[in-house]
Amino acid sequence: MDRETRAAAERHFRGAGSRVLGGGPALHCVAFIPDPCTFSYADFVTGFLLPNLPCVFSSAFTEAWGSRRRWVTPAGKPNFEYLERKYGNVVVPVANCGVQEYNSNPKEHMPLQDYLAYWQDYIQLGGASPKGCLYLKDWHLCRDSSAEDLEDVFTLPMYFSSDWLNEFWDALGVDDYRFVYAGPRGTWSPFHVDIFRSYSWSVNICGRKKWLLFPPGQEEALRDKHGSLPYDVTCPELTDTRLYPTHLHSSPPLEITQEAGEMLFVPSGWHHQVHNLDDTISINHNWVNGCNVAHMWHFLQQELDAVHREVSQWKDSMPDWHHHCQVIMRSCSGINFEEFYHFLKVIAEKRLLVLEQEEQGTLGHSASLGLGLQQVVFDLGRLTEVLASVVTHPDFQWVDTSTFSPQPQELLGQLRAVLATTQAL
Ligand SMILES: O=C(O)CCC(=O)C(=O)O
Ligand SMILES: [Fe+2]
Repeated sequence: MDRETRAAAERHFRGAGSRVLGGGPALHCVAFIPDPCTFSYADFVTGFLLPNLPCVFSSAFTEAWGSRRRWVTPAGKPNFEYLERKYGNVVVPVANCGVQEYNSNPKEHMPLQDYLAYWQDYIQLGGASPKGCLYLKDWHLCRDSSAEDLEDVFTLPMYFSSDWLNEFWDALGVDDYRFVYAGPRGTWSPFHVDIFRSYSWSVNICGRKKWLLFPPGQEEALRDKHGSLPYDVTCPELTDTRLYPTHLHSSPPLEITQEAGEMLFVPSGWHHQVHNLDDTISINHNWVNGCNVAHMWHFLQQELDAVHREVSQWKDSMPDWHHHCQVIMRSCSGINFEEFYHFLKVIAEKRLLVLEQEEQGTLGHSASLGLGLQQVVFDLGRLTEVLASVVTHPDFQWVDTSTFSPQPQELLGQLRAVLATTQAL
């Protein structure tokens, strides 16, 4: 990030105040970025990340990826033989697209070689497999493979390199949000919004996807009479006004056909549904950074409010009611206030360390997190703003912080002090 982009981003958030996601106009087309040579990180930040708009990058951006050569046959089909040889024994999660379980699909686990055998049979049977329509989803290829097996599968595009979510999990060494999706024509992902209101990026290694994207807030008109969101936004029932009373007021989605090799940026809080138009393999990451961390925090507060409403009748009779609400929130949304604080703390401390090393003149390139100093300063500003909101939130006062080190207020004070010294940088 350069100084000018940092200034533009800081201005954007100063103007944002407590503005949250939503209310954007419907878009009719998506921006297409043809040429890596003429599209800078600053262009991405100001054109797409800050305004929270999707864009498609041409296949030229992923031309050098090893997966685009080795995972694909010259005819552009999945290279089943290579994938089986390389990763056949890896156990992968597989969803059954034909079975609805709430607003998702039931998943099972199987060795990749079994899934690939199923897939080839499915093609031969023209889609009429007795096993149904199975979709390999959320395979943690990076987490579950050796460095050697990853070879040069992909290179993280610099546009997506400020990624606190994966940085956090890498620091803890237990998990990540880096996935591979693979499935025959006809496999699909039901209507959803990404975890924690994260961004996602998606590259088709082979095949094509049709995306139906709804700007934040537009999903509200798609709720049924009970307030639930649909499983499939293309199903004919949506036009039944008795079931979906506000559907008439909804805008059509932004429809994008993502070709082989192309890379799609999915902004924060955009609901979407995705259909594989061919036999398709994709690499998809979820990510959060200084530009959408406030969306994540807002989402967490909404989730807690929803839990409060659900269990309000026990508030006066249950001694640990607030604690239980946090436990429920964690099981429903994957994170609670304590873990969110910990996430901010880990990311903040890494940036404080970079600045300290910079001051001492001991900063090596690897230690700068590969982000550059301006990005570090921008991140600290965002962390400070969100942390200030967390530590003053009434429900955070119920969290037992006695074992936290540093204490939340102490960390906030430290961030503010450092930030005051960085403005001239
Ligand atoms: O490709 C798919 O089926 C779903 C991908 C998705 O939802 C995402 O990348 O956010
Ligand atoms: Fe998604």
